[in-house]
Amino acid sequence: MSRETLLKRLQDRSALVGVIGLGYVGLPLAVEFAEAGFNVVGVDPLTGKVERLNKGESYIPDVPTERVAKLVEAGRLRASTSYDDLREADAVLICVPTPLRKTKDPDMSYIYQATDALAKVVHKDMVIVLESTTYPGTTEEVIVPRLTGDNGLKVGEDVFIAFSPERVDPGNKKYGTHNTPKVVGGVTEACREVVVTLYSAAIEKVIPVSSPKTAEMVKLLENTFRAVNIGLVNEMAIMCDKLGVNVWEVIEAAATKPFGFMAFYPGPGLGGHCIPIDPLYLSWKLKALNYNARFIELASEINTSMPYYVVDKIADALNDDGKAVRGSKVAVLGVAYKKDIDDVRESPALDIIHLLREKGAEVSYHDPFIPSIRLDGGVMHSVDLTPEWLAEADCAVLVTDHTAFDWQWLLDHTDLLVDTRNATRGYSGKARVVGL
Ligand code: SAJ
Repeated sequence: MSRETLLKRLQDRSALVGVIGLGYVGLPLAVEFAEAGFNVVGVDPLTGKVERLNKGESYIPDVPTERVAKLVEAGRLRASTSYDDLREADAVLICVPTPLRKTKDPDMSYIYQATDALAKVVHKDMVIVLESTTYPGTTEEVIVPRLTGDNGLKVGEDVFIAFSPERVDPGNKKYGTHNTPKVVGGVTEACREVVVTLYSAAIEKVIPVSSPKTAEMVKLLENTFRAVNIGLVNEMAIMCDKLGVNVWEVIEAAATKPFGFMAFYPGPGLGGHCIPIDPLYLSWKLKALNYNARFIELASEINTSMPYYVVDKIADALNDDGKAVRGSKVAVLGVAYKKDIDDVRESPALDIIHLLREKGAEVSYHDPFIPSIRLDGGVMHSVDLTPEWLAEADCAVLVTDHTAFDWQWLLDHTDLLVDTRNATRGYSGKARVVGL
């Protein structure tokens, strides 16, 4: 086959598209390409996901099962645990996790494992795109050598390699994979042409940039922008508290400025597997270049201090009722890392519960999306949201402002509520409400 043939197969959608990693990024992407008319094979090491997908079931809330079922039935979409199923693939999209190690430096193990397995089936006229958020330089320093090092394949002639950052916002009803502009950076001009053709077949708007490193940096700017602004507004909350000013009113009024301002909101801390983590990939890379990314470090410091700040608020509120934290019953409302989703990764609620227990409080939680959590070597189960459960609590804490919560009902059924999201603004009931 030649590059021209590959381009033709991408244009007429006769190409076979492979997706490695069928999580909150990979599954929506696989569905998007299948709905665009391609045959898609997803590869994931977790047999549970593979079995459910092959039964036509979705396990990602943002992807309705009906969409998956239709594609599986039509033979457009299938999943496997074996990389052998990628032997015939013309395009492969790598969507594996890029977490941090305990030492807060990048854990590249998933990228290494996926790339080394792919290297065993890579062939001439294949296009490979890394979508996982990573430090600038990964595509050219890690992916290219591992895919072309000892098989004589040349990037830009035999294989076409690029970086294209995922931009999934879990729970976002307005923007999904199809209508979120896709930034792409090819290793060579020929790679760029192939990868633009690939994504243009399934995604509304494709934005080519000059290199993979540029595309890697675009993603890190996007998420560092959020982490730093959330850190700023969390510090604003601390300063307003000391000044006796309502930070939420300040932000609401500042947001009336029709230009040059973008509202962010304080909270119990920074959760999710992206915003707290991605900027540290950038600061880690710069440390190797003897540069200290001060905004990133400071934002991370402030954001990770918020769970401690919330626990201090709870302790002070109990103290005002003449109670110690030790022996008090605390009811936590919401543990997901943000509202209306079922993900607890890096959720500040886990830190808040851990810290309260360390101080001797008896903690239980209710979250309509999270039936159970693993914490401190044990398992906690979500309790039913009943008047009795709230009445028993010495303090209730709102950590995740799920839309399903009835704020008036909550205020009428508890005596003390620490509201870390300003969700009960405009409501009043018997509860004494303490904000951030
Ligand atoms: N948060 C605040 N204050 C804010 C906004 C968010 O405390 O003003 C907290 C949230 O509660 C959450 C964390 O920050 O714990 C992250 O929230 P997020 O809204 O950034 O949501 P993520 O991490 O699920 O998704 C983000 C995407 N979200 C948005 O752009 C709104 C986007 O930044 C990335 O596409 C995505 O991460 C990713 O995968 O990188």
